[in-house]
Amino acid sequence: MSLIITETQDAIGTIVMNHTAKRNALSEALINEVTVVLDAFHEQGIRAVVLRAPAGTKVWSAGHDVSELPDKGRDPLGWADPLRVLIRAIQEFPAPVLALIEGGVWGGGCEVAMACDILVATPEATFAITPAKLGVPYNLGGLLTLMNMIPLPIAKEMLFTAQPIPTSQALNLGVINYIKPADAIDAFVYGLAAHIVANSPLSISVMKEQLRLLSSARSITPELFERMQGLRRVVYDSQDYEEGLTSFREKRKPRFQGN
Ligand code: YXS
Repeated sequence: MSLIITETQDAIGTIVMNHTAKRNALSEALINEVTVVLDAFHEQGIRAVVLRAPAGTKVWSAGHDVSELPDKGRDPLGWADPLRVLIRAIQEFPAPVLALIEGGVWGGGCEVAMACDILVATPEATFAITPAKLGVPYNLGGLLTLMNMIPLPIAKEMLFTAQPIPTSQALNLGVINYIKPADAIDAFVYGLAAHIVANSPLSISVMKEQLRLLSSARSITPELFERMQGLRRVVYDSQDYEEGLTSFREKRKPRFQGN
């Protein structure tokens, strides 16, 4: 049974993440379906994509599928990790991807939403970035996505507390473009998409790629890269990382010891 629902109309493609039983946890299976559809949309010349969950959902995405995070000793968010593959697929898709957000957005789900080009959320939506809750070491690309989207003090608050922030704060920070009520958000998002579709797809796809390249342009020395990787290894080699995954599986609060 498919984990997503897709539709195309007037050069606008829609992807509904529909694995509601697992709160749209970003499993390899769900991500594979999304990336296959993005490739098909590219073939079809789709000029705007809307990424959403079912209307009225309480959870847009619960983030990385925790059951697929590797045991300690292996980088849990390496280049080939499905979540990283999805982030790149959205960022490199040659047309704008609009996130239509209802419900809670958790962990890697925030990064997926923030990888989108335009974000519109209902007043009830929330955003929580949660590696600290699970003892997960965030990766360079993920931190860069957040740093490009969120002022550092707020990014630190979200990373260190792992607590959700409301859409009102996300709007104030410029993390999302609009807040629209649930009974108006569909028409508003598809109205934005219609404006995009009526403009030059070549101009838009080139500007999107230029902005992606410019926003990720950072001079990182080999020493800096190796230091970052070394710091991350301390975490994913730790007992705390193992405790984070075990506590999730056992549906209990983690007891982190700091080693
Ligand atoms: O017990 P069953 O089999 O019915 O499954 C439950 C949950 O285990 C499952 N589920 C997940 N499975 C894998 N990975 C997940 N992230 C995940 N989240 C949920 O879905 C079934 C229903 O979950 P339940 O009963 O908790 O639903 P709820 O409506 O009471 O609560 C919804 C949530 C989203 C508030 C709750 O499920 C939750 O807190 N989920 C975990 C959110 C989270 O911490 N995500 C971060 C994942 S790690 C990640 O994204 C990155 C690696 S990082 O941390 O670095 O950002």
